Amino acid sequence: MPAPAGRARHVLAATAVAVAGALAVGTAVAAPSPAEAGSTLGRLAAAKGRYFGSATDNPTLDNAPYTAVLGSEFNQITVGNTQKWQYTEPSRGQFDFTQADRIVAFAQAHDQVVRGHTLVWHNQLPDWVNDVPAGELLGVVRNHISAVAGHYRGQVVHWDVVNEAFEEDGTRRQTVFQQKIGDGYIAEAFKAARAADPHAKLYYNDYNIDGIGAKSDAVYEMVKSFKRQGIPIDGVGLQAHLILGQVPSTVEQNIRRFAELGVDVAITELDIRMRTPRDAAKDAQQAQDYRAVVNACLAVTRCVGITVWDFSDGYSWIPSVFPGEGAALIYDENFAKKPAYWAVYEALGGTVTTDPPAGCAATYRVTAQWHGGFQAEVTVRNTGTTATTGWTVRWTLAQGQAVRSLWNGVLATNGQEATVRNAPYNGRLAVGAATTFGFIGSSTGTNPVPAVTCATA
Ligand code: 9MR
Repeated sequence: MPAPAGRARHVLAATAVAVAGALAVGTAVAAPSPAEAGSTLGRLAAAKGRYFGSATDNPTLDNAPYTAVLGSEFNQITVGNTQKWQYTEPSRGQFDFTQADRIVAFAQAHDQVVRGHTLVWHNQLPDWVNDVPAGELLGVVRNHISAVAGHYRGQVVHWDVVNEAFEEDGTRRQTVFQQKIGDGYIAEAFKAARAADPHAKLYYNDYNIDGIGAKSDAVYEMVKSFKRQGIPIDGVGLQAHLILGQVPSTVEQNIRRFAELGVDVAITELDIRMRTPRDAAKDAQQAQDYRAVVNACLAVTRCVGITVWDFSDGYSWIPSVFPGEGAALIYDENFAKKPAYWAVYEALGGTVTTDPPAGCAATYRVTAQWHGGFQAEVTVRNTGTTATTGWTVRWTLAQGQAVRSLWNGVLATNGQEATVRNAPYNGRLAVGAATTFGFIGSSTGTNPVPAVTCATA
C-alpha cells in the first residue's frame, strides 16, 4: 500500500528572486497536509449532538495500537459479530455472552455508547434454528430476543432488531423466519425487543437502502405501516456499504423522508470500497464521498450518528468478500489517518490546519564568473519543524550552462535538469540550520540565475 499522499512532504512550486547582484532565492512550498488534530471524530460529532463510532470485533481487542485508536477516537461502538445469534445462542436455549460482553465493557470503559447488532438475521445463524418446526419458531425468536436484549438491558442505546429482511426489488427475503412465521415476524421481533429493553431505540437495518429505490421504498412502507399500527420501531439503519464515486445522490432526501415518518436514522456500517491499490486520486474521491455521507446525515436532525464498519483497512470485511477491492475505511492498515478521515473531521466541524512549510529552502549564488565559466554556491536551509534526514535541490540548466565539478553534494543531470542530493555527511539539518554545496560551471550565454527548488527526503 502506498503511503497516503496527503502527508508526503513535497514541493509544489518554487520561485527564484534575483536580489543584490547574482543572488537568487528558491522558496520551497510544502504541500498542504493536515496537522495532527486537536479533537477527535467522537468529540466533534458530540458537539453536533451526534455520535461517530466504529464497529469492532473481538480478535482486534488484543492489538494495542488498534485499541488505542478505538478507545480514543470514537464515542460509539457497534459489536461487529459477537452479538449475533451464532455466538449468543449457539444451541437452543444455551446463551453465551462472554465475547460480546468484552466489547461492551471496552466501550463502557471508554465512555462509548453501544449499538447492539443484531437480534434477527438470516446470516451467522446456527443451523439448529433452520431446523426448528414452523409452529415453534416465533417462540424461539421471542425467547432469543428476550434473553439477548434482556442481558444487555440498559447497556445498548440502539438495537438492530431485524437485519436485511428485504431483497433488492423490495420483496421480502425468503429467510427461515419469513417462510416459517410469515410477514408478521418483523413486527413480532420489535415487540419482543421493546419488552426486553424498553429504553433501547429499536432499529430496522439494511444495505442498499441508503438512497431512494425499490428496496428503501419497501422499508419506508413498512416503517409507515408500523407507525400506523403502533409497532414499536424507533429508527432505520442505513448500512452504507458504498462504492467509490457512487454515493447515491438521494441519501439526504432518503434520510429526510424516514425522519418525517417519525423515526431516527443512523448510518450504521459505513465503508467506501475501491479497486486496490489505493492512489492519490482514489483517496481524494473517497474523501469526497465520505464527506458527502457525513453532510447528508448532518443535514437532518434525526440522523443521530454514523458508524464505520471498523476503522482500519487492515480489519475490513471487504477484501475477503470482494476480491481486488478494499481500502474502504478512514485509517490505513498501519492506523495512519487517510484523506477520508480528514474529510470526515472537517465535515463534522473540525478545523484541518496545514503543517508549517515543511522541509527546506535553497539559495543559489554566483560567487565568481569569468569568460565561459563561473563558480556558484547553493545554501540549503531547514525551514521545517523537524530535523531533515536528507534534501534534494533541483534547477534547470539554461543557455549552455553545465556543471563541471561539484562538492558537498551528489550531482545527477538528466538533459537540462540538475539534481543535487545531500552528501552522506550533510543531509541532517537541525531546524533552522543550513549547509552549502558549491560547483564550477561553464556557460555559453548570459549565465542566468535559475529558479531552484528544495525538498526534504
Ligand atoms: O463484518 C462482519 C464479518 O466479519 C462477518 O464475516 C460477516 C458475516 O456475514 O458479517 C459482517 O458484518 C455484516 C453485518 O453484520 C451486516 N451487514 C453487512 C456486514 C458486512 O458483511
